Amino acid sequence: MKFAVMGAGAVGCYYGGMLARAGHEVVLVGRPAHVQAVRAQGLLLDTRQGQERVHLQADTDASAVRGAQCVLFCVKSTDTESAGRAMAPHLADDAVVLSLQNGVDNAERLQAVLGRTVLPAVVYVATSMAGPGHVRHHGRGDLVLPPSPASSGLAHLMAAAGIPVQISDNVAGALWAKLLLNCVYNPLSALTGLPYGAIVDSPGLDVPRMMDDIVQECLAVAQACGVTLPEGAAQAVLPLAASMPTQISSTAQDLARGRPTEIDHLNGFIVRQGQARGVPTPVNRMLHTLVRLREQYRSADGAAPT
Ligand code: KPL
Repeated sequence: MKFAVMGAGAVGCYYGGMLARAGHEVVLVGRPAHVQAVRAQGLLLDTRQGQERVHLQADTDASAVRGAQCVLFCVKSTDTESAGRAMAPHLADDAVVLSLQNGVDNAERLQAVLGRTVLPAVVYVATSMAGPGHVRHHGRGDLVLPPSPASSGLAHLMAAAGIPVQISDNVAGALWAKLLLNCVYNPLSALTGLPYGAIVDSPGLDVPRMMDDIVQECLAVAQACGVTLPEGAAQAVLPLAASMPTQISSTAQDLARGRPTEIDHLNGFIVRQGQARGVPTPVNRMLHTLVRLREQYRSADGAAPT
């Protein structure tokens, strides 16, 4: 099958690499340094099982999505509209578009730009870019998809490529369950610079209680929004750290690179929704504001704080 990955960051490279490794035709659309490295040496896929060089196509131009039967849309939530507009004229009429993004409203926002169905995928993967053309996998890699005519075929094909896929008829709830994790781990890892294992395993500190304060606010907002989370969503927050102990959140990775973070779409989203519905969210508000402060700080040479 021919896949295009729009937004070849850590998540896009991981899934693109896994599919190419299984024999599918894959083109990555990403930044110039990265594209150059992938064209020259292939993508270095670094997993716990070892390192592998995967050969696939790479391009900086969104027109490279042309001819793809399935597009994995992996750009940051801040870039959904602009990246959607860039690829829209090149999409095949029958291409299946999946949004593999954090946040709960990206598929809807992309759908509005493209004027066609976009399937929201819930992504559970710990990855980072170790350098241009080099993606590191720290744990998991499973997806949740909504039922659709394309979903079961894709789920089989992905499972054969080492990507476990669950099909859920409550994908909206599943996106919110993922949002709980993001609202907890993304700012805490970004503000402390710590991986998840070290955050949770902090003797003498009641980190689980602080995490629960964040979660309870998110649950109150979800309820006010009329969303039903899957059973056990809140209980799944603490154990995530054990499944990816060495992972630094994507927000921490963005801050370290001096890039805009997705925090407005994570804790910031909870704060806005809470405000609109009269639900207080003081803990999420503080985390959102602290990350925004870190994001806004740039030293004289433009570098991000260390
Ligand atoms: O989605 C993530 C992120 O960092 O943005 C998690 C699942 C928390 C993994 O790091």
